[in-house]
Order: sequence, then C-alpha cells, then structure tokens
Amino acid sequence: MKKWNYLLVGVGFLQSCYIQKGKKQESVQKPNFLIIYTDDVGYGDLSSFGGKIPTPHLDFLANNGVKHLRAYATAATSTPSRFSLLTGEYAWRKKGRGVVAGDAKALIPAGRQTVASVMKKAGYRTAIVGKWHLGLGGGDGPEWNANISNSPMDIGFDYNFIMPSTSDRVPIVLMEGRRIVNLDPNDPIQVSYKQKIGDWPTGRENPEMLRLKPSHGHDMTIVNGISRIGYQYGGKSALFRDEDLADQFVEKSIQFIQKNKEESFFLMLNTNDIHVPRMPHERFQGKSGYGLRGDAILSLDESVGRLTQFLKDENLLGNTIIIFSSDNGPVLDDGYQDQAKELLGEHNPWQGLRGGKYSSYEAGTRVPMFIYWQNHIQPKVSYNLISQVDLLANLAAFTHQNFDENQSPDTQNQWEAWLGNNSTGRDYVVQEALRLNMSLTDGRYKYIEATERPAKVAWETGIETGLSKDEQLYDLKLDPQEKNNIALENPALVAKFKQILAEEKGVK
Ligand code: NG6
Ligand code: CA
Repeated sequence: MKKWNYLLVGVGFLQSCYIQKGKKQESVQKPNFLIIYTDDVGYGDLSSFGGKIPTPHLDFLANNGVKHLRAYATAATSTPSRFSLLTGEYAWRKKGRGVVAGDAKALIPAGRQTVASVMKKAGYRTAIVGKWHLGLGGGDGPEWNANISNSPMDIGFDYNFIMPSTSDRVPIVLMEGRRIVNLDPNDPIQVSYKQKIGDWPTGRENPEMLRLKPSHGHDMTIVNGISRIGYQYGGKSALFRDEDLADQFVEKSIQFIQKNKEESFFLMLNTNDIHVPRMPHERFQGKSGYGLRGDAILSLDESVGRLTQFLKDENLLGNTIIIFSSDNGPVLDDGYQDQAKELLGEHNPWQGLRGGKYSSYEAGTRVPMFIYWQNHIQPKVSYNLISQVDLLANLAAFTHQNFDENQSPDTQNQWEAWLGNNSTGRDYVVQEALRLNMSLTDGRYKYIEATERPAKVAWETGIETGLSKDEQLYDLKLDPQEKNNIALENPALVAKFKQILAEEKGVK
C-alpha cells in the first residue's frame, strides 16, 4: 500500500485517517473514494428514504453512514448537474451546458481542473465508469472512429469506461480510454441529430419493430428494439444491449479497483438504471411489482451490493469512503410507454416533495445522498444544507491539495457538513431548472425567480415545473410541499434572496 509520510500530512487529515501502529515511523493510508452518482433517482426512491421498493444494499450503507435529507444537485437535469459536480463551477455560468445531444463537443475541455485532476494530483488512481453526458471531442464533436479527444482522460481520469451520452441518445455504444468498444473499422459509426443517415429502421417508420414504444420523441434509430433520439448508422458490432449495462459497469469498476487496490483509488460509478429507456437485465424484469422503473431500482441496488461485497472481500471496505447521490429528481413518463405511472402503486419517488425532474420545486434537485465510511462515521441523519458543487473543494481539502479558484469558483469546503459533523452546511444553495429557471434556498425558505418562459415541459411528464410569471417564496419548514406562496407578504425576504441570486449571477 502506498503510504503518506506522517510529517507531510496535515492534522485534520490525520485525525480522520487510520494510523498504522507498530511501525517505526507512523504513516497513514489514504482512504479510497467510491462516488456512486445515479441518474433520475428521486428523494424517496430508496427504501431507507421512505421508498416501497426494497433496496437493502443501499440501505445498509445509508443507515450506517450519514444520511442526508437536505442535499441538492445543482440542476434538475443531468448535464448541468454532472458539469458542476466535476468542475466546481455552476453550469449556468455559460450558455450551452444544458442537456447535450449525443454528438456534442466536450463541455469540459482538455486540461481543465476537475475533481478527478485534483485527486490525481493527490496521488490517487482515478476512474469514471458509466454515464458521461458531457460531450466529447473538439469543435466538430467526438471522433467516433478514431482516438477521441477531449475525453475523461484529458481532464484527470486515468481510466474511463463510459456511455458517451444517455442510453436514449445515439450512438448506442460504449467507450474505453479513447476508443469505442468493439468497433469494427470496416463498419464506421455515423451519427446525425439532423436527418436520417443510412437505412437502419426508425421508430417512426417501423413501429412494429419496437418492444418499448415512445410516448414522446424517441422515434428515431431503433437499436435493441428501442427507438432513440438521433440517427445512427454503422458501428453494429459496438452496439450495447441495454439489459447488460449495469453488469458491465459493475464489472469494469471491479476490474479497475482490483488493478489499483495497492494504491489509493478514486472511482466514480455513474449508473444509468432509472433513466429512460428503462430496460434492466432480464433477471430483474417483473420482479419489483412496480414495473420497469421499480425493476431498475432493484438492479441499482444489486450493483451497489456487488461492489460493496467485493470491497469487503478484498478488505477494502474499511478504507473506502462511499458517497452516493443522484443527478436530478424523479420522473415517471420521460418519453417511453413503460407504465411507470400506472404501476407506481404506493411508491412515492418524491417522498411528498413538489415537482420532479426539470422542476424548480424541491423534487427537481433535492436528491437522496449518503456517505458511508466504516468506523469513521456514526450512523446519523443530517439536515445540513449540502450542494454537490462542493465535492471538489471538499476532496481538495481532505487531500491537502490547492486548487485554482478561478476555474472552480463555486465550490466550498463543506466536508465537515458532508460528514454530518457540527456544521449546518452552506448558507444557501442555488439550483437551475428547466429553461435555466433559478431558485435559491437557505434551508428554511425557498425562492424561485419569476420568468416569462413557458412553464410546461414539451412532453407529457405531468411534472409541475414551478416556472411562473410571479416570484415565489415558500417556508420549507412550515410548508415543505411548497403549496403556499408567501412572496407577496414577505417583500423584505424576497428582496434579500433576489439580491443573493443577483450577486451569484454576477461575475465572480
Ligand atoms: C429530454 C428527453 C428525456 C431525457 C432528458 C434528459 C424527450 C421527449 N425527452 O429531452 O427522455 O433524455 O431529455 O435527461 O426526448 S437527463 O437525465 O439526461 O437530463
Ligand atoms: Ca438525470
């Protein structure tokens, strides 16, 4: 195991580390990090957070760690949340960082500081496995058939095995290092988000070939019996099967840890399960009683169980900090007729919160989160105010690394709050929702800015977005479901929040 010299390590770090005894010179072993970043998992989706679908492996970690009930993603959709988690900068500071197409160029250019580059500097072996959705390549987008530039490897990850976009956006392929996995050079990938290319069937033209029908959009190229967003032609041998994604991600994660267990590792596992198209492995289908969305939650739980068991077997669990969260809130119908709504039963993915994915209301960005660190965290429930944008500063502080605050202007060291220690967390958190609608909460009150932009999601998600021509203020303590807009009665509070938001939006 790699050791850090006692003298080189700061007191705070030392206190929180395992000190090996019986050595001439005391040394500490750097704890590993496993970040499990899930997709569209709602505040109430795990059974430890009140959900009805059993998630025993996740619950074990949540109930034996610090379970956060007031943790926020920075956005109510994937790309911006992932962007700020990695960079420590709010995505809304620059245009073009909303949900990106599958052929988008890299939003995080080569050389930019990220949580991975900070951890690499700290001596960690760094990896990302799973969903990416942050664009790849230079100005013309990803070089699908060559070495892909502006990849995770160019921003601090030693290893990557990623799904470039989302599983509902072409190309339906995986990437390892800089190459598309299993690509036959004689059958190059072509991708277009503008017009059909080649003669592969589409959902619009060949609906009889579909086993999962779209409810909105998602009617372009058919792969694996499911039509997607965008057109793909070629790259047949590289196509993935949706049912195998979760297993592949777990296996690649295990391989990475196995290979690097003699050193300290930082691994981000970005699972895909709950995002549409929901198509978990056959062994989960029909098993939850809550339809494919529920089955996908079972699959997620098994993935986490397999990884935890592996860490245990390898004697690594005691020295691995596991951080779990989600990129945005839940949605039932997100463009496919998978009966998520019809089969929901008593399960409440929002745990009573208003809104959902895309929304300025709480369920858009308030997400499940827990940190498990065996023998270091006493099981507790925390109401500290947490924002995911703080991951970078937290881990920089923990590993005693400096970072460039110009590149990561929004991240704050809130590690003590994340660990559930005596701290209340942030003074406030800022979130973005659909159409860049902004909101702000200090934990007690929630302010949602007024907007002239249309309130409805273009497709029938049934979600209240919270976008309104009127300013909104809610007292989350007395009115956690944001039913009673008290903005008019509280002009001073509204002015205060408006001012904070204006300052946040100003150039920092
Ligand atoms: C929407 C898609 C939705 C999902 C979302 C991004 C349609 C009708 N809806 O545009 O299915 O892909 O984008 O989700 O196409 S996210 O979690 O990756 O942000
Ligand atoms: Ca998402």
